[in-house]
This record gives sequence, structure tokens and C-alpha cells, in this order.
Amino acid sequence: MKATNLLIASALLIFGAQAFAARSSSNYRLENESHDPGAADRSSASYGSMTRLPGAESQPRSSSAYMARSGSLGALIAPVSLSLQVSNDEPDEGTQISVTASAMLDDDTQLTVPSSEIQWTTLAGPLSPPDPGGEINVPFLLNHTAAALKASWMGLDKQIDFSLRNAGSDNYGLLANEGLEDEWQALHCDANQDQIISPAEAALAHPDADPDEDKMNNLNEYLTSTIPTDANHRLAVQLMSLNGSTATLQFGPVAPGLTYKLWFKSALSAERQLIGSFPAGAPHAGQTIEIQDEDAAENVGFYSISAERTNES
Ligand SMILES: [Ca+2]
Ligand SMILES: [Ca+2]
Ligand SMILES: [Ca+2]
Ligand SMILES: [Ca+2]
Repeated sequence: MKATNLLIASALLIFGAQAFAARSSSNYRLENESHDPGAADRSSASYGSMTRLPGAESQPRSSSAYMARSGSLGALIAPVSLSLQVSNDEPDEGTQISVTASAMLDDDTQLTVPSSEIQWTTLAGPLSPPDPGGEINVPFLLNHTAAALKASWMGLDKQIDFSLRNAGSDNYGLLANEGLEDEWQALHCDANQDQIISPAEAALAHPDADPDEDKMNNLNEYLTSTIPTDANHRLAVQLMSLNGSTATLQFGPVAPGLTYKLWFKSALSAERQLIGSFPAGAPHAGQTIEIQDEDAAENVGFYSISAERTNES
């Protein structure tokens, strides 16, 4: 009895070795063969297959070149192109958009690819990759901004370009809701112009701050189109000379879109009188304007200059 048991065990061992061994002849060699007597899934380095009946609950599987169609019997499919559909490629800042991805397969059918299966890369701009549901929150912007995302899936790449619209001028991060254009504030306070505004930079850009200490706060520098980080750049009027009753004055720097008014008062406590209005045309932009007040009194007086915006240029 003992001898018989030993013989049976040896026979099973020999059968198993024949069924699973790699085989070859002078014409072919079969590597990595797998054997699934229970009709289970099989795969090698270059293909994947599943042996479930249509409708069976299963997940698609893939290799670098193929994926198995979910629920089908041993079907292999190869995606040939990837496409992206976006709800709006010119969205306003602060809105939400959605991206859906689909693949054209080599049997001319389409497959929806979940966002969560895609590897997303931000190529340009401030957009983060979509969440697993394909939603993207468009951040608030300083200005109109181009953006691009890349989707990579199953060896296929697809780029999608966006033109993000700056819908509001006073809504950006720490610069929001201060009554000054964010773009102007960032131009002068964002030290490395990376559009990341630190609390210290935001403090320098506050309407009441005077970072160049020229006694013109940022609000007034903004209103008169002067540079808030240059103490030599501030709207001022200077008396150049006084000959008889003719005063020669210079004021500036002037900017397009502003109208300047020259005022005089005989004493600090007196009512100011309007000497004249001077639209600042383009030829004078950034320059100083010289004017003469031919009714200047020879006694002490005070000139001042003010500016108001007359158009949006
Ligand atoms: Ca904005
Ligand atoms: Ca602002
Ligand atoms: Ca200032
Ligand atoms: Ca200044």
C-alpha cells in the first residue's frame, strides 16, 4: 500500500510540470505561459484578458498596450485617441467648470474615461487638475490669464487650453475689496511678480499705506497715476519764477485720462481760487507741464494742484 501511494504522487508531479513549463521548438518559444483551469483572468507583459461572461461585475484591466473591456469574454481593446470636452474654455474667474474625457477605441467605439483614471498635469496658468468628478474651480485672477492642462491615459496625451477671464478688478486674495485695482496693487507690491501676495506685500499695497513715504498714500498715487514706490514720483506744483505779476509754474507728472486743476489761495486759511483746468493729453504723459499765471500777486500765496479722472484711458 505504501508503494502505491508513492507512485500516484509522482505521477501528479510529472503532469503538473508538463502543463506549466515554458515550451519551445526551433520555430517558436512561448514565455510566461500561465494556466488557469478555473477560467480565471490571464495576463502577460503584453496582453490582458478576462474570461468573464458579459454582464458579469468586473473592473476593466490594462497593460501598457491593451485593456480588457469590462464584463466581456476575453475581449481586448486598444484606445487610439483621447479627447477632452470642457463645459467652458473661456470661464470667468471664481466659477466652476467641468471636464469629461473619452477615448476612441480601435473598434470605433467610445469609452468614457473617469477623471480619476487620468494623470493630469498643469502645463500653464493657475488651474489645478480636475477633482475625481472632473470639476475645476477657476481661481480669482489679477488679469486675463492663459492656462493649459494635459491629460495622460494609456499612453495617450491630450492638451486642453483655457483663456481665463478676469471678471472683477478688486477680488484677488489679500488685495480684494480695498477699492484699488488688484493689478495696479500687485504691479507695485508683488516683489517677484509671481502673483503670490504675502501679508507683508498686501500691507504695503493697502490704500492708506505710503511705502515710498512721499506723503501721498497709495490711494492718492493711484488716483493721480503716480508710482507708489518712488518718492520722486508724486503729483506736485512748483513755482519756478515770479516776474512782476507773472508766475511761472510747473506741475506733474501728468497722465492721460486725468484733468488737472491749479488752485491759488492767498493764505492757508483763505478760500482757494481756481486758476485753470488742464487736460493732460497723450503728448504730455509722464511729463511736467509749465504754465504762467499772469495775475499772480507779488505777495505770498499758495498754489496747489488737484487731479480728477475724466475718462477710463
Ligand atoms: Ca480679478
Ligand atoms: Ca484691490
Ligand atoms: Ca506714496
Ligand atoms: Ca510716489
